[in-house]
Amino acid sequence: MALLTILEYPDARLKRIAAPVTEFTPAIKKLVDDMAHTMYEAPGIGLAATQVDVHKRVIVIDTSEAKNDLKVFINPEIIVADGEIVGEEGCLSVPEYYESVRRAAHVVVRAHDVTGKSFELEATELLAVCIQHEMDHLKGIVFVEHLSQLKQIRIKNKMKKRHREAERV
Ligand code: GNR
Ligand code: NI
Repeated sequence: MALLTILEYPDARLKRIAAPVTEFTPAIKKLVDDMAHTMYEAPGIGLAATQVDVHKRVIVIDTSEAKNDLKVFINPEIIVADGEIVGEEGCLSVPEYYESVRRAAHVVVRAHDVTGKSFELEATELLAVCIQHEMDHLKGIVFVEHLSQLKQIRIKNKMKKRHREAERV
């Protein structure tokens, strides 16, 4: 399994819109395996293909405590979204930054698994938040874009500093 490189905000490639998967090939299976490995290694509770510069509608999520409940969503669609939840979010593409974001409290998502089989999943709490966060990535949206312009400028400056410092070593 390969460890993939995670793009960091404000990389322009994070703005790309992911295309639907049309064939459930061994290459898609490998992408899912590599994404799961990369997510667990990071560590994170979710990862969208966009973050590893693959612009396909593929998401992996594991919000379990034991990290033994991998969920794979290919071509996900939210078919029900209601209620409101505000929770602190972080993103592997915006390291060391956490901020509250408002999301739907309850979602029903329809997607395909890695074999191409269609399924529906109902989610609340952290899983619902994570699904919405990952589906934003597939649309080219990073969670900080839900925050004020002032916060976005501050985050960009912080990330610039981080990238400058990474260059020096
Ligand atoms: O690891 C992650 N934690 C997290 C916490 C609260 C809300 C969303 C997330 S997703 C994030 C991993 C990531 O960046 N996925 O795109
Ligand atoms: Ni993210």
